[in-house]
Formats: sequence, C-alpha cells, structure tokens
Amino acid sequence: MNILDLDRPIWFMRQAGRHLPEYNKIRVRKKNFLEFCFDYESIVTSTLQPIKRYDLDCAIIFSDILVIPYILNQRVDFIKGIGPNLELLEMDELLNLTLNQKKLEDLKNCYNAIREIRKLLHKNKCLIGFCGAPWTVACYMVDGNSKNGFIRTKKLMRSEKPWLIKLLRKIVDVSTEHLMNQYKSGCDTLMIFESWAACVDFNEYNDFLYEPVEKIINNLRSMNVDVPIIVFPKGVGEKIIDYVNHVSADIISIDNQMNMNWVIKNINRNVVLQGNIDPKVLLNGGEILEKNVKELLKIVKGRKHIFNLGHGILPETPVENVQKIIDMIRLQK
Ligand code: 1CP
Repeated sequence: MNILDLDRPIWFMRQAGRHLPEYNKIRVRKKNFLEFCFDYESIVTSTLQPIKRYDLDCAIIFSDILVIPYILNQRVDFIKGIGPNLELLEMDELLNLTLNQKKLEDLKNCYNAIREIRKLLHKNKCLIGFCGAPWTVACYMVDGNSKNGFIRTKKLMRSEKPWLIKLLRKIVDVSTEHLMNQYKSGCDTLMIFESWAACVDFNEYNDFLYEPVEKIINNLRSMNVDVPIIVFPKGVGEKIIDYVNHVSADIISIDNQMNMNWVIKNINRNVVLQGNIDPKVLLNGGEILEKNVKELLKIVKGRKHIFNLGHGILPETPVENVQKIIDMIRLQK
C-alpha cells in the first residue's frame, strides 16, 4: 500500500520492541540482539506483533541502523541495559572497511523475512524498510557509542573533513544497496533515520547532512525506486526549512521539540508531515495525552499528515496508553 494514499495513517517509531510484553517474551530466545535481528522467525514475528495488537496502518521491519557497520565488518555489540558498542578503529581502518560476504548472508535473512511479512500483511497496510542516515551511522562507527556525545566524530568533522566525507560516501553506497534490497523484497515505504543531526555544526549541514541523504535518494530514484521516502532529521530545529529545500524526501518526520503550528506555517505544503507526540506524554498518559492528541489533530487538520511520535516509544510505556491514542484518532477521523 502506498502510505500517501492512506487517510491519516497511524504508526509509531519503535512500535516493535521493548514496550510490548509479547516482544520481551520472544526476545529472550536469543542471547544476543544482533542474533535476534538476523533471525528470520524473530524478524517476522516481532515486525507483525504491533500490527496484531493495535491494527496499525504500517509495519516497520524489525532491524537496526547498526547492521551497516556490521556488514562492513566492524565489530558491533549490544550490551544489555546499556545499548550498542562498536569496536574503536583508527581513521585508515575505518576507510578500509569492506563488505564481509559471510555477514551479508545474515542480512539476507532480513530480506527473506520481508518477503514473508509482505505475504502475511494485509494489502491495505504499509511495510517500512529503513536505514540510518550516513552521518548518524558514522557517529557510531567513529565513536563506538553515544555515551560521550560523539566527541571524536565532531572533532574529526572540523579537523579531517575530506576524510569524514570519504567515510560518508562509503556509507551512502552500502545504505543505498540495503534500502534497494528492502524495496525489492517488498517494502513499499523507506525511511532514513538521522537521529544525531544536532551534532553537526550549522555551517556544515550541507556536506554532512543534506548531501549524503540526497545522494541516497537520488541513487534510489535513478534505479526507479518509486516508493515514498521518509526522513527524520532529529534536532535540526528551524533549520528544517533549509533541510526540506535540500533533501527531496516525500515525507518529513517531525521531532517532539518542534512546534507543529510553526511547522505547518513554514514547511511547503507538498511535503507530507509525520509526527510528533512527545514519547514522554505517551508514557504518562492521562488527560495531558488526550489534550496533546486533540491539539495536534486540530493543528494538522486539512494537511496531509501521518500520525506518529516525535521519537521512539519508551520501553516503559503502558500498552493501554498506545491503544488509547489509536482509539482517539480513529474516532475523530
Ligand atoms: O535488546 C533489545 O531489545 C534492544 C533494543 C533495541 C531495539 C528494539 C535496539 C538497540 N534496536 C531496536 C530496534 C530498532 N532500532 C528498530 C526497529 C523497531 C521499531 O522501530 O519498531 C529501529 C527502526 C531502530 C532504529 C535505531 N537504532 C536508531 C534510529 C531511531 C532512533 O531511535 O533514534 C538508532 C539511533 C539505533 C541505535 C540503537 N539500537 C539499539 C539502541 C538502544 C539504540 C540507541 C542507542 C543510543 O542511544 O545510542
């Protein structure tokens, strides 16, 4: 299904995963998170779990943005309760990384799972494939984790710009291929997560944010990939106007720091908006959640809009709160 043909579709970033008791139940079958991410059955089941429970309009493939450094043969560990940690490499080692054929085989399980999910998913529902934006993936590849605010990546952005641009180009190529494979396997929507956009200096947005993402989009379009593309440039603030002028995505996902009234007034009508309930408001529920949802629906009335959060569902979020938000929107439609 084309997401742009649906009337105010609803889905949630991180809808598959830790807030779902049924996910936590199957997650324990695999010790290691990446093992889970590359297991055909686990991908099919966890991708479909939020659709079964909430009847959402879109499913997002259960995977992670860090499969890209993994297939480039950089060691990636997920530490329980902490998060991802990548092997620290020297600058020349990072540039010399190449695709590892054996690890690529792991990713084939993901593509095969997409084929199966597409078969099992109702034809009126969308299937979203994704990757991280090159800058965000580079942040993890260079710094290893987000603990220190990507200090090494930021330093190298200033002192070794040509080197970092070369690294981004490598990520552009692998990410294009990865999105292309997800599309060929049955994804009808593609999303690019730029979670760490705010780490880039304002005067460097063009080289580190716009250009690499635009290159991926142009690569896909030149290979006749005609499905809608969503971008999520988290934390760019008012630079979002500049962002949509330089990146030709169909849909822009708005983070919860942004005022949707301002966004509506300042973003061109031909860009579809997605977002932007605060995940903390969803976590806490109650009257404030109701008020926020009503207000958002009022603001986006008459505008093409995909209902979502401003970032991922927090693991402690009660499933009742998620159900409530869905019921509210469906009632008001
Ligand atoms: O053991 C577990 O269950 C680990 C938790 C977990 C999950 C459920 C991680 C580790 N990744 C995922 C799945 C995931 N990651 C999905 C598919 C599920 C869905 O969305 O429903 C997606 C789209 C992602 C994307 C992702 N991974 C992003 C971009 C979006 C965002 O949240 O900003 C980023 C930055 C990551 C890295 C990552 N992977 C996992 C964690 C805990 C993190 C963030 C770590 C950090 O803050 O640095």
